[in-house]
Amino acid sequence: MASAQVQSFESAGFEGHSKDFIGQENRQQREDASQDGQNHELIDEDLYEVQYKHPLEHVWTLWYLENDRTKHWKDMLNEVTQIDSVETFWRLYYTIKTPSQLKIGCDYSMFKRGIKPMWEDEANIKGGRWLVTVGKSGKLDLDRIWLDILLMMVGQTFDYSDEICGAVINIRAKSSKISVWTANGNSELAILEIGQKLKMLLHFQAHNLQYQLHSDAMCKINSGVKSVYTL
Ligand code: MGP
Repeated sequence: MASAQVQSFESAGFEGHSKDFIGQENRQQREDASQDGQNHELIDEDLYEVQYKHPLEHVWTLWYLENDRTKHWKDMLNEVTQIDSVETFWRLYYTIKTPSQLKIGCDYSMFKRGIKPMWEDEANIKGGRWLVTVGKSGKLDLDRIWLDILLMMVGQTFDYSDEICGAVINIRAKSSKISVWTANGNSELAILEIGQKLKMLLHFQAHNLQYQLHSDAMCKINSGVKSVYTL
């Protein structure tokens, strides 16, 4: 069971970065609470953290990427906070914007603690991703699919949950993308079990699921990345 000391959302090192992913209502409530000088929320939280937390099997990190053409891709990536319990998961979920509320060009990623959401991380480098693309007409599906995938990951739904590194949602003008990243591109059994479960539990009959290797994505030039498996 996870026992990590998790940073609070406010102290997650996000000072100086855009906080555009925080929902407006939540931001106002937080500002009001800190202005009245009596932080009731914090007092209750201390008690709650000690007595009622339900730890997750793994600690997860939420990352946020905001598109900025003046920056290199890696510099656009920001670590937001860590999630180690059912309670911190839902608290975060209701604090931040849903994917469909984000600006075009933004990404959320949620990865096991210690794994960066990039091809080059040693946990990802030999792996790949199950990818589903969601066109404009499916915009409302985005939030549901993203939440369901997060719940499947933190709930250890897969027989091969150890193979899961994390998930990414890319909000794009034409088609947005949601992907589940796995550790080994040659673990056929694990890849297919994860893909089939995604397809079945997320009711993806209308969507094609494609498995792509990160090594192919890294050396993509203009053409698309080939699919190793399709479901
Ligand atoms: P993207 O954000 O995954 O998809 O990659 P998008 O914006 O739909 O573009 P497309 O290329 O799929 O059509 C956009 C670009 O970000 C990539 O071409 C890379 O330049 C960079 N990039 C994305 N990822 C996931 C990585 C990564 O893991 N490592 C590095 N170095 N660059 C990446």
